[in-house]
Amino acid sequence: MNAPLPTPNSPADRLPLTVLIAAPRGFCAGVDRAIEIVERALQRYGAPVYVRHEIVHNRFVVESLKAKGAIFVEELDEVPEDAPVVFSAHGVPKSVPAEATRRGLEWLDATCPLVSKVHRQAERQIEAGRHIVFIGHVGHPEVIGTMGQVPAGAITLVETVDDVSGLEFAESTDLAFLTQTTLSVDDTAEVVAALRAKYPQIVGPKAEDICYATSNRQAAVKQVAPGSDLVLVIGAPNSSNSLRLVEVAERCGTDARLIQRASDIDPAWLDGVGTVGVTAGASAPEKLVREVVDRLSELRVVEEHTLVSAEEKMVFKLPRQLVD
Ligand code: 0CJ
Ligand code: F3S
Repeated sequence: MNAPLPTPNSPADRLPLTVLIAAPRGFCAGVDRAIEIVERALQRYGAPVYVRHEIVHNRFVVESLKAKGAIFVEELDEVPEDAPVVFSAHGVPKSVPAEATRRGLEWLDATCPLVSKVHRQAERQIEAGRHIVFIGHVGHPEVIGTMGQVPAGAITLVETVDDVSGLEFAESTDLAFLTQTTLSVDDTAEVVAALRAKYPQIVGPKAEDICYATSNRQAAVKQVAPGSDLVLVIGAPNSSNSLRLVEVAERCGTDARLIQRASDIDPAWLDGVGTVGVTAGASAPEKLVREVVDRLSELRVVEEHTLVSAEEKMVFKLPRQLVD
């Protein structure tokens, strides 16, 4: 007599699955600081505290702050006269704090200090008489914020090597380049190389302005992806740094999927898969990583390993108004 066939989800189906967890992953120092600014503002001023734009691009972070009394809006004109307002980690054009001050609003700036550093560089380059070529993604709030540090027409946005080919500055133009903080390290190196080849006089930062957290998370994915059959990146579809992690994994030749949380995992994705890499963008809470590993453990017998490619110890100071 034939042995009975295993029923779906019986122990015989629960083949071992190796889960490689990337480190560093998840919250960076700028995200920790931005969330703490909203939390401290709620304690100091009481609810509601308004936040202009998602404080970071993650709906779980946004929902948990909403539950504590934060109100999220896209523009300053949605903020009533007597309420405090926090600007998101991505930064804002100069016109935003100027307008908040003009209206007499109590405002707090949660712009990541590494984004603010790029803002100051933009001002300096304009003062030095240079036109800025800014490498970034069209429409992203950080790009709008950085471009809004200098007069319109003083900065030109490029996204790709092709965009560089299309630039028509005269050979002698004084130029500087700056970059968004959450770009692909590899793509940006190519765009910078194209700029330097076309305009040898262009000045720029020693390393591009891509932040430590973005580069570390990309390097960590490069450690995990080659040995994985699938990489799961936890992050939001509007999170630039999270999207870049998916691309990095794919360029290692590994299938990769952006998921917001464990329930997004389709069990069919695991068919024929022996090793899954897991990472999280800089705006994704660690509890979502746990949730994902727990879900994988329901589907298969999981053996979990963390691959550490760097240690992070960065901490940023809070704005003066919030320090007792
Ligand atoms: O732009 C930043 C200062 C990064 C903030 C943290 O990440 P996230 O996902 O909110 O923002 P990006 O879309 O810029 O990655
Ligand atoms: Fe800042 Fe980089 Fe995080 S710019 S908010 S440290 S992703």
